[in-house]
Amino acid sequence: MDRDARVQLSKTLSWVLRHEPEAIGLQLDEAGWVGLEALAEALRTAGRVANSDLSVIEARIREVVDTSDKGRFEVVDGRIRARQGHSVTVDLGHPSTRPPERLFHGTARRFLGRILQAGLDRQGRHHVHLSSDAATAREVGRRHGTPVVLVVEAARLHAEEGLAFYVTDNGVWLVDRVPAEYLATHED
Ligand code: HQG
Repeated sequence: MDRDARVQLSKTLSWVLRHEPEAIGLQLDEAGWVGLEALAEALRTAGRVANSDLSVIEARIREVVDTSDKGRFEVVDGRIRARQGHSVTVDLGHPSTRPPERLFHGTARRFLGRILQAGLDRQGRHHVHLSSDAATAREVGRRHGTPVVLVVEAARLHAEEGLAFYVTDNGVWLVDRVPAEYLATHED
């Protein structure tokens, strides 16, 4: 596949595996998994992929999984799931982990005033997403506009408020919310 086709299929997979599986008649299990073959068939029936053999569609899905810059999806034993970013209820089964001293969150400058007042909340997703380095956070923020990076005092938040932190296999940190008093803007 060329890059555009991969990006397009990756977006379709994100939509189905994170947000609207039922839109193409799929049901995820409680941990977010669905069979690769069932997914390929549902995408084909819904006209979301070119009409090819299921084995061809499956191979394309695997290509997207293998080339995803952020490791968005994982395939195990013929099943696939999104690693994070869901709005549908799933229990990803990550053990909660003690966070490092500081984590980072990238956002757009236009959200900054509100975030420094109200803290970070989950918006449409399951969790607030945090990064372990400022450069990654800046790239996340750039998706929304002129990026700005916030430092999260994660260890103190964990100790004082007892909030659970989770880290996904691809290094994204997840937490329910970050109150404003644990946030500061990051100076390069
Ligand atoms: C902002 C991508 C106003 C928040 C990335 C963010 C990430 C507030 C936006 C993953 C707010 C939500 C997640 C408040 C939070 N007031 N704005 N109180 N609290 N916000 O896309 O963290 O490509 O849902 O700062 O790499 O940007 O999907 O979250 O700007 O890991 O694989 O509300 O998405 O990965 O935006 O990104 P998002 P995010 P994928």
